[in-house]
Amino acid sequence: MAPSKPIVDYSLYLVTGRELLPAGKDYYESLEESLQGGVSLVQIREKIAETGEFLEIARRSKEICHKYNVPILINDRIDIALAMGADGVHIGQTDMPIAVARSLLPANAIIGMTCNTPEHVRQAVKDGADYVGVGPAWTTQTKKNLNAIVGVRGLGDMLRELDGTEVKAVAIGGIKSTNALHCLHGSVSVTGHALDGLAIVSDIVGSPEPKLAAGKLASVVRAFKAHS
Ligand code: TZP
Ligand code: MG
Repeated sequence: MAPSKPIVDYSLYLVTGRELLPAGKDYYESLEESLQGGVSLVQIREKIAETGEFLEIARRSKEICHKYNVPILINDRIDIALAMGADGVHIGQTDMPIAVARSLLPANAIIGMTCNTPEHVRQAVKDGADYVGVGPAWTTQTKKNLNAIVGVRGLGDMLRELDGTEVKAVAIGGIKSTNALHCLHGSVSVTGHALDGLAIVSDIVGSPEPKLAAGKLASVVRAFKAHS
């Protein structure tokens, strides 16, 4: 029998970005502090390192995440995910198709896909994604070649496609503790389908106190979930 999927809490999804660390802040220390603050899922998004260094970063990051029982996903690189035994991968619209990734990875791997339109979401559902990352909610300096900003209305339009499915959704792009509640409330108000969590880079990685930053975001998501 195939191993069952791990239970994933999508509430506070940290996407790493080493280039955004404050001067002098150690990447692993920042990761561990963010987990202590309440990060519930981690994606290693590595845009600087070559393959060997990426693998080493992913391995060490996995040890830290698993110490806190938090799953670790790898952005784009199925080979790295396989080599270090990640819990899954996150795939962009122009990366490897979900079906191919699924055929290469263990049966219980978590696979997520970036979506910018309702059509993207519909296709990701058909292709068997476990979750979709919907956005960009707002503008951000973190990602180069950012797609068109969708706002809370656009997030809601994408969430509608998940009605009647088990596929989870996180929003991404410009989300901070100051607009997190607006993101959660605004998007659910469009069609009544709520986000499962928020994906964050700079508001956590860019903070000199990632435990505090993650804690603020986690409490917003918790409060939203408690009242919906
Ligand atoms: N995909 C869409 S926006 C984005 C990614 C990876 C970056 C989000 O970063 P931030 O700093 O949380 O706005
Ligand atoms: Mg990609």
